[in-house]
Amino acid sequence: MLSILRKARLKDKEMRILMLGLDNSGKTSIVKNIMGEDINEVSPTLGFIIKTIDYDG
Ligand SMILES: Nc1nc2c(ncn2[C@@H]2O[C@H](COP(=O)(O)OP(=O)(O)OP(=O)(O)O)[C@@H](O)[C@H]2O)c(=O)[nH]1
Ligand SMILES: [Mg+2]
Repeated sequence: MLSILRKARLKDKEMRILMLGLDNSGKTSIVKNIMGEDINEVSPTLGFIIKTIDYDG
């Protein structure tokens, strides 16, 4: 019971963000920057990227 409640609370804080934009407009650069990755070597994305970001716990 407790674990169900805990999971429900966790879900409340979960968000799904869909990021769209024109080709070569800098979407991957923004995501990589947020993830703290090196943005000096981005290549065109084939298909799509799914990332999980932990923010403030
Ligand atoms: N001058 C400038 N160049 C940028 C900026 N953001 C990204 N770029 C450059 O624009 C190019 C494309 O960036 P990406 O992050 O690959 O763009 P994208 O939208 O993910 O591209 P696709 O995955 O091909 O759709 C790269 O060469 C980046 O270095 C910016 O704010 N200013
Ligand atoms: Mg991309």
